[in-house]
Amino acid sequence: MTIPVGPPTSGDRPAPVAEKYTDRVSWLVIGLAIAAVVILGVTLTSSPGAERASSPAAVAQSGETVTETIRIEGMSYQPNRVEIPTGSRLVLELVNEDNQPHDLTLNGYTTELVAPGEAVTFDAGVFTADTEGWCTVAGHRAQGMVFDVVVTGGTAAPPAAAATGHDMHAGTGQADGANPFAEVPGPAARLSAELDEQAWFDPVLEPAPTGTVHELEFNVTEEIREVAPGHRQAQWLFNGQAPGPTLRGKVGDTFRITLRNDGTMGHSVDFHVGEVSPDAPMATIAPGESLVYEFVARRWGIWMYHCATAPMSLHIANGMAGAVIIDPPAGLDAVDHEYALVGHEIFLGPEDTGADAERVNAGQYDLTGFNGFPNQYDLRPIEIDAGQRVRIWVLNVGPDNPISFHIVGAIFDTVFSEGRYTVRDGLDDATGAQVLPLLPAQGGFVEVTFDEPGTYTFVNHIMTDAEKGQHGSIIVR
Ligand SMILES: [Cu+2]
Repeated sequence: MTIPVGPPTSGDRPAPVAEKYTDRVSWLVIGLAIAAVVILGVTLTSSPGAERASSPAAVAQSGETVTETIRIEGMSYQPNRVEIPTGSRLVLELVNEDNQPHDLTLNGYTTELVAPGEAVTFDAGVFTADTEGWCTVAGHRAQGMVFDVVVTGGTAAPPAAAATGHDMHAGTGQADGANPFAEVPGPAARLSAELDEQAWFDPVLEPAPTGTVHELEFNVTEEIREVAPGHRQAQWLFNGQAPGPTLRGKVGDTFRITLRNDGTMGHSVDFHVGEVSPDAPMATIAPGESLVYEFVARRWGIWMYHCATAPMSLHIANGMAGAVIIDPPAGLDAVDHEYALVGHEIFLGPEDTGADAERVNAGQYDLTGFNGFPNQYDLRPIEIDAGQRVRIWVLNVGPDNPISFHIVGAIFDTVFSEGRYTVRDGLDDATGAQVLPLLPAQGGFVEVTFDEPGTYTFVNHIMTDAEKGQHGSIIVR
């Protein structure tokens, strides 16, 4: 294997060199030349390691080069720590034995994204202080994917703040603190806000399309969208929308979904309604790749789907979840309107990177919503006529918190949840239900007839979550 040795000759980041790199010979020549300079004892002041020492001129470089092989397994580097004499140069071979791409940023250098099964070798420069590295793929550092270089001997300086790596998003380490990224709009501000047309999500559920085979494309993109009034941030999307498209069919139908990854990181999809071995169809695919995920819907109800790439909490929080609705063989009872509400938490974050990984990891959400946006059905209510009967399907995609779905002024005469009716119109009309309770990934529907005109509010009856945005209006005329 060819190992280019030596720091970059300019301010550019050094080239991480894949084994497939085609220009090995010239690198070898450059590397040998620089190595010769090191051996001659010339201080390389352009080294980022030297730059970070408190007084670079005072630190004698050992001239030693330490080479280590680091394997990536799951969300960790193995080993995740290396000790080297102060002043020595560290060359790492990074072997990715995980099923999704990873990288390593260390000492100011970042490797290319290493695909599963591939390896890169890179020169991380000279170390004179303890230094933390990490994987820059979204959410991986928050999941513990860090790598420590510990220097021994000499007069190593204490690690500077910049070298610890905690400056990635200033202030985000305090998971219990205020969100540093944005002012969270209060309920009054949300109610007076103009709802961005792009953000509004039609809650009307269309009947299942005819035919028994549903061929669909799911294109994954990463886009900047409005996730709360006045707050735009990156989202990761199935077909450009959050939640993803609501699919509908009936028991016995075949769904053939072509998942294509047009994003910048690994993504995948897991359909809960599919009873299939997860190994191939739920695999994480790299940018530019695609796969076909086929299943036969054998059981009716409302089923979650979501990106299954780690950390799933972050991929779901960034918008990668949705619903599949399967009708029973004999069909459902007649209603005048059907709606679908996908409930979720909202984690604010920087515009360019989206939901903050550390806040997601801590379960610290800022807002909640149905269908992608807080309070959107207060801003633009659902409207029906008095005497009409509605069915509202509700799915909780979380990622973490339960929903207690309730409509102020209504009792549900019919509730279906997770494979059974708990109350049903015509079976015992002397009782009913006040909530549809849903843990994350659970779904169901309620049916209700609104006899009197008025404004009926639907909420997550976990009241602080209603106040964060899981709140909407049905106007009965
Ligand atoms: Cu994803």
